Amino acid sequence: YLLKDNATSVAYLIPLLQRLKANIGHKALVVEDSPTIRRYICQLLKKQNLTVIEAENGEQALALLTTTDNISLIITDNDMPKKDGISMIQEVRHQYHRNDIAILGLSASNDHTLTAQFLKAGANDFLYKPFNQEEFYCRIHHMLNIKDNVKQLYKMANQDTLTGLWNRRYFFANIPTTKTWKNIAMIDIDHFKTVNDTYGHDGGDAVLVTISKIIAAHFSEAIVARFGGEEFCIYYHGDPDVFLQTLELVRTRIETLTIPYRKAHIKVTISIGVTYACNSLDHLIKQADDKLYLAKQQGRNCLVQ
Ligand code: GH3
Ligand code: MG
Ligand code: MG
Ligand code: MG
Ligand code: MG
Repeated sequence: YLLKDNATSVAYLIPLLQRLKANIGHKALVVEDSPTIRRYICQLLKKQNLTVIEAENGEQALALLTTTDNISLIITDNDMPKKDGISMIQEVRHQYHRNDIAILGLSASNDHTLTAQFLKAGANDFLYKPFNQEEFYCRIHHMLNIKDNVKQLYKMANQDTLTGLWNRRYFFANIPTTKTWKNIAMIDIDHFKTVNDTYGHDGGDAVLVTISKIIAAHFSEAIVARFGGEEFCIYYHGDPDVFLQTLELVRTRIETLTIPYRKAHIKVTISIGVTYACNSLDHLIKQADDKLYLAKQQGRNCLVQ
């Protein structure tokens, strides 16, 4: 197909191959009441390495969405019994953002306002039937590329590259600012400078990765962020006693741990400052930071609340 198509330039070929590879494992939902057209669209999508599921109308599509994970793409007709494409899209958009599920609308109608109607309802793109096969592919690639790029940018903007933890930006953007009780902990690795001086920066990085994994594993229901160098902040919206117990558990786990690095076994400890109050986030972080400072003064490897 690639070689037969004289519209395919070399500049298009490489991104196309990347796209075909990226499509593996992605699911497309085809919503179309005409069995012939549905079969044709499914065939086109399968050629693009997409896994395809089918619905005969908007109602069936919405039901499938609730029971199927990882749908990346919806291709939908408009005129269908039970629920039309535009109404279906409006409902999908209550739950899924255009960067989570990309939607391409299709219609054989000669109503020229349909493009705008589909786009306003939340479709990422629209095509009139019958469509040119190459145009169909180009538009799908374009939608999926944008979706993937946004996902990657989101990751880059919100996650710490070394540890995979959330970053400061994500932390402040995702914690309720309303007056509600909050558990905040500030964690700092003790004498981390010595780790770097003894084992080199790579050794320090290995420690940061391991410590981050341990903290994250114990706080799956909290927001764990790397605030700076070897400093972590945790927001937990639950029982303060559970929070304290879990922090103590993390502290003792790290205390008894040896981190293998090249031929060495690195040992570190952490100090923790904790606060629980109904206050502004900035104030709570300042409080936790002050407690952390006390923990350092009290000899490190301890928790101060
Ligand atoms: P304290 O017990 O008082 O916290 O002592 P410390 O040595 O841990 O404190 P300090 O803040 O002086 O040192 C933190 C060090 O962390 C200094 C900096 O070079 C190092 N650091 C910051 N970011 C990174 C990183 O991404 N990787 C590595 N390997 N080191 C880092
Ligand atoms: Mg139809
Ligand atoms: Mg310090
Ligand atoms: Mg430190
Ligand atoms: Mg520090």
